[in-house]
Amino acid sequence: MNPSRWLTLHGLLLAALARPAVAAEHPLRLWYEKPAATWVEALPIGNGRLGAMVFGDPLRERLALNEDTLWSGGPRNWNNPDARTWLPKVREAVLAGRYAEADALAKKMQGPYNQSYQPLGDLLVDFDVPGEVEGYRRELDLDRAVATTTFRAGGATHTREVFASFPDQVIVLRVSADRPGQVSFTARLASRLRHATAAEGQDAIALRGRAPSQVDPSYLGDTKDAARYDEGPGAEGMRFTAIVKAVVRGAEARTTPEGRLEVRGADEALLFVSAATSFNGFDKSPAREGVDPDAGARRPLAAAAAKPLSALHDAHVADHERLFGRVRLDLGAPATDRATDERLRAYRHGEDSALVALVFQYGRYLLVASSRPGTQPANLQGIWNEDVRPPWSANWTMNINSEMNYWPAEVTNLSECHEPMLRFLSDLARNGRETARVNYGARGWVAHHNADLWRQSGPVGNWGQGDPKWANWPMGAAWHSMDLWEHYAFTRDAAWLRDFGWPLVRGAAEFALDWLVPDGRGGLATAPSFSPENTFRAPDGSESGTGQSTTSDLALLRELFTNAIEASTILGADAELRREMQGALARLPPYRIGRGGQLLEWSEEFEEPEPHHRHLSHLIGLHPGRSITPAETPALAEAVRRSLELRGDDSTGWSMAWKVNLWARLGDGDRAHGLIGYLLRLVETRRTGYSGGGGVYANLFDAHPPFQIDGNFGVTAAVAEMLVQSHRRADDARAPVIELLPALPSAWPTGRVAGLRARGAFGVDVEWEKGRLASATLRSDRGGLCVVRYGSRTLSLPTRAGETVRLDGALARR
Ligand code: FUC
Repeated sequence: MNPSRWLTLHGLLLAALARPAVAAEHPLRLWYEKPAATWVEALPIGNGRLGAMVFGDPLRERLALNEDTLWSGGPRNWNNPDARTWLPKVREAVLAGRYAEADALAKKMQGPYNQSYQPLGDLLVDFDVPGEVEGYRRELDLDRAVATTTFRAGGATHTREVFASFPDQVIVLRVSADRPGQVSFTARLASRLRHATAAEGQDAIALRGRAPSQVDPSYLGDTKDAARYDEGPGAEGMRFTAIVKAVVRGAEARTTPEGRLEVRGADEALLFVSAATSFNGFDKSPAREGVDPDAGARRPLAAAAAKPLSALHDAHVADHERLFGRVRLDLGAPATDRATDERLRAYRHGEDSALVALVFQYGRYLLVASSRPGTQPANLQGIWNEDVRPPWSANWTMNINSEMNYWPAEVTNLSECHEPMLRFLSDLARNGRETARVNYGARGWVAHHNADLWRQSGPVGNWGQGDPKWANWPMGAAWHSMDLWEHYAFTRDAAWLRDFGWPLVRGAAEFALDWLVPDGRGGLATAPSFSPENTFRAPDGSESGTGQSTTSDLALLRELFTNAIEASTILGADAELRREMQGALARLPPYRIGRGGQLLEWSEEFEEPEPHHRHLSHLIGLHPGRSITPAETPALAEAVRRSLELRGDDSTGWSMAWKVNLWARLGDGDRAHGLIGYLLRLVETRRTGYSGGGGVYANLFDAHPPFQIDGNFGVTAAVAEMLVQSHRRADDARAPVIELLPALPSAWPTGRVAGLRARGAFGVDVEWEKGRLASATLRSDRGGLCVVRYGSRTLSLPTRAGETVRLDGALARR
């Protein structure tokens, strides 16, 4: 045994604790005085691919494990050739105002439901701990991405640390005590999927399993055989393997044939957890064309177990820090030593602004832990899920949720973490091109409401059973094209735009051009058209979600064409298509304002059956889009404000997170801040609520309810949006305007943020005092004009690549 392996973590921990003043005052930790009683109290760790929820019970540790490619089903044909024959009939009904009829006919254009993200299983460790447990504490240190449980029992202090290493592709659980011989436990693996367990020699155990070939979405309720396994030789379904290997000091590990691992009287034990599936790409059967999950699980394990713990730990922390450590935020609240759940209960009027900073950084932590180059993009639950039928299949829901997941990626300096989503879009476009052709006879590529591991691009709904207001929405490619454009806008990587981003945006634009039809009045229309999940009352009294030229559609197409025109101009590419888009843009019906001063959601001012609906799709032009801004289109911005008032504040988690972003774009920091208060409500139900009651769980996971990670990512983006914005163009359109403190709430009079990013490839640090800008630092990655704005002052200055510009509170150079 290499003694340097046992250079205990404690020394390393102390070194890591030496942090700048901001962190010392407001340590970025979630901590609790009790073990997690439920999954939403447990603490998440992850390396983008492998995830675990750590419960921290002194007597029985549970690591609820996930692997991001473990899904039900496999590739299949979801395209619906009949859709093409129904489309003209639906269009005719829509354009004639026969909405109920159109709604019924639209169902005939649907395909199958998508598949579900699956839980891998649990590592369960039953400990022999003598005597009473005292001085219990568990925590998640966001700076190091390590979850730690400590307590005293039997005269010893026991410590358990867990981290998920990206460089070494394993989860490491270290069990130790400060007196020799105190480490005794039995570990085993369990799963809710079909599986078998076995010993792997003296010091390791394995679980091998198979996922169902079909899982019905949770929202269908009780269905017969909701999770179905294929039977017989060559049965379909993802294979997977998890292996846990022990390295023990001061005793020997032993295993039983059925897969228990026992350690008695050791000084210290390391458990290395590795897992892999047979996933071999979105277009390959995981059964017939899969890779060997055993080989995948063994590969990183042998290498990791041969390294000293200090090396594993250091490589993990350095790798995490490299991303997570880029942004520092101090909102200037007094330090508190209260447990995190206590802080949530106490958060009323925003005195604990350090809790907001913690939630902001938690969103960044979760993105780093769930979305790394080469992994799957963060799904509705990131990578963390314990259910065989998780809410909404834990899929990628593209009518807001999957987009929101990536709102913080660029602006909070985690551009690399955007990669899984960008690559997902290129997969999706391959399937979506076929769907565009088969279902609609259109060019380019289309994506609808839901996608899964298999990159389902067709509408869901089980061939006619879904409600068109969600199932038939065909704007997934249009909306997600913003990811592609924004990645370029923040990085200014023109080679990437040419080779990767532009072909995808172009395909989305081609589909959009073919989807538009003449409206009979010289303009263009979308028909059928949806305002995701919402409905209107048609003049004949019927309630429908199928309409024409919804504001949401028009906003998405306006953003898409604007970005695509800009991209093609920068690249000097596809002049013909550019002209087509310019022509279409000019013929899109304008935004319209209703009798109540609100931005109209529908093509006419229909009665709205659900005025407080959670979706805010008609407001996309203000955020995440840029076609509405208070400076350039004040009347429309005012109409958005009115719409927000009419929608009300209380809603689901993601909806409120979106509202914070919208109020930030309206420059109303106090409204934005007030909504953050709603988002910090401690939620104790996991039942699905659609019309209010969102907040967070004790572990700060966003509560729709139930848990949905988009709200975490949405609020992180929103806090950044309150401090720095850069979506607006300078008057001469040559550069983005970097607006400092555009929506600073009165509750944060003093603070600083370092390491945010602005469009144009700038790094931005800002400090403020007594509610006013004190200083700012801009780092120009690629040179070019830098336009900075604070209040009514604007400074324009040319920059060189690599130049740092320091400004005082009056925007004068220091
Ligand atoms: C959409 C939303 C729901 C939920 C689901 C995942 O259907 O309307 O609120 O977020 O996605």
